[in-house]
Formats: sequence, C-alpha cells, structure tokens
Amino acid sequence: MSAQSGLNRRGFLTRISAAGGALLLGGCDQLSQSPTFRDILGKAEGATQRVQRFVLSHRSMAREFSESELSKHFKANGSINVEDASYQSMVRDGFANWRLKIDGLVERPTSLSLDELRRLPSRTQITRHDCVEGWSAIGKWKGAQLGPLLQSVGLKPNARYLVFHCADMMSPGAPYYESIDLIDAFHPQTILAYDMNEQTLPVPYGAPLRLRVERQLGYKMAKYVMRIEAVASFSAIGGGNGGFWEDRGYEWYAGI
Ligand SMILES: Nc1nc2c(c(=O)[nH]1)N[C@H]1C(S)=C(S)[C@@H](COP(=O)(O)O)O[C@H]1N2
Ligand SMILES: [Mo]
Repeated sequence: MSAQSGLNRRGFLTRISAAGGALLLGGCDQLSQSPTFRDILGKAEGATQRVQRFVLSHRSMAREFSESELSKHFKANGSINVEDASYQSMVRDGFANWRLKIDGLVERPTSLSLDELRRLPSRTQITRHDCVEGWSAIGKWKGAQLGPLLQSVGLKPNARYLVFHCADMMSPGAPYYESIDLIDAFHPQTILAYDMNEQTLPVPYGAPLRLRVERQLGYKMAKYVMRIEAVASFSAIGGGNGGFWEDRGYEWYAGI
C-alpha cells in the first residue's frame, strides 16, 4: 500500500467516524422512536460494518497459537448432540453415508462424502474460540478450505452469502443455521473442519463437519453442517436475519 493510499484511507475513516459521532450526539429517546432516525441509525451501523470489513479484508489473519497453548478443556456449547433418528444412525456407522450438499446459486450443485472432503486442499490451525457468553478456548482444527471448494463448484455472479444449514434444532421448528459473506468465505483460515485436536471431530463439537470462521465469535461457527446454500440474500431464510441467534437479536457481523 502506498503512503498516498494510506492517507486516503485514514481520511475516509475519519470522515465516516465524524458522521457516526454526529448521529450519536443527535440521539435522544424521542428521536430513536422515529422511523426515519432508526433508518439513519441502521445505515450508520451498515457503514461501520463496511469500514470494518474494508480494513479487515486488507489484513488480518486471526491469531494462531502454539501446541503448548491448547486448552486442556474446550467447552462444548449450544447443541451438543442432535436428537433425530437419522443423525443418530449416521453416528453409529461413522457417517459413512453422510454427504455435504452444496447448492443454491452455484454453477455445479454437488454433494461430497467425508472422504472426498478429506482429499480437498486443507488447512490446520490453532486458534482461540471466543463465545459471546464470555468464555474462550484454544483448539486445533483441520479442515477443507472453503475458498478452493467454492471455486470448484463455481459461484454464480449474484451469489453474495453462504448459508450453513445444520442438523440440530435449538428450539422446536427452528434449525440452527448461519451465514457469512464472500470475504470470509474466501479467507484462508475459513475451513470446514473434520478434525479437532488431531481426532475425528467429536459429536459435541459438531460431527461430522463444522465451520471455522476465525475472525468472528463462536455462534458463527456452525456445527453439524449438512448443507451449504449460496444465496443473493438471506431475508427469506429462517427469521430473515442470517442466523439462528441473529433471529434472536445477535449481530450478523460478529467480528472480534
Ligand atoms: N449447529 C450449531 N452450531 C453452533 C451452535 C449450536 O447450538 N448449533 N452453537 C454456537 C455457539 S454459541 C458456540 S460458542 C459454538 C460452540 O462450539 P463448541 O461446542 O465447539 O464449543 O458453536 C456454535 N455453533
Ligand atoms: Mo457462543
């Protein structure tokens, strides 16, 4: 990056935060009740997110740790098993007939067995998982890099997000799901993990396959992934906010 573009970028950041500050100073209860003001706030949040994405996309690998820093105990959180009979029968046969489906806005919809996933370009990384509940744990993950896999199925030009559909229901009729944008999808540390701490991914941690999207909070890291759907918008999926927890008020972009 040249000094010139560095200056431009700083100027851009300053202008954006000045605009954000002015909005905050203008805030009061009555204003925040007004639909127009809420709309402006919504846009400001969008702008902040865009700035963060802009900065992040130009640097930042998530920090990686050494073997000696691995957590002795890694908490299993949220769903730690999947109740339904077809999942339980897959557990019994070691997921021999399990397949990951990839569809939606892709040129070549496909499905992959675990063996096929294991033959794809992989990455191993020791990272810290941060849950919004306030705990963290360091684990070692190995999985297929999502970027090359997406290149092989071919995204259609209107694809903007990937939705991860999971096997578990956190509450009746509401399967867990998550979504990420293409910046995170093609990030080198974004993997579909099948091993954890050098073992086949155990059931409590999302067997047979879970997403690792290392620059975001734990709830983005969908476990028990059954299907990846490329979409132009996630407004028609679940509650329309891009994820199970997002439908219950969490931020869609959970950058750390
Ligand atoms: N399918 C599914 N994925 C999920 C969850 C879940 O309940 N179901 N919980 C999320 C939350 S809040 C966290 S912190 C992590 C927990 O992952 P872990 O069990 O490996 O610690 O999984 C995330 N992915
Ligand atoms: Mo979490």
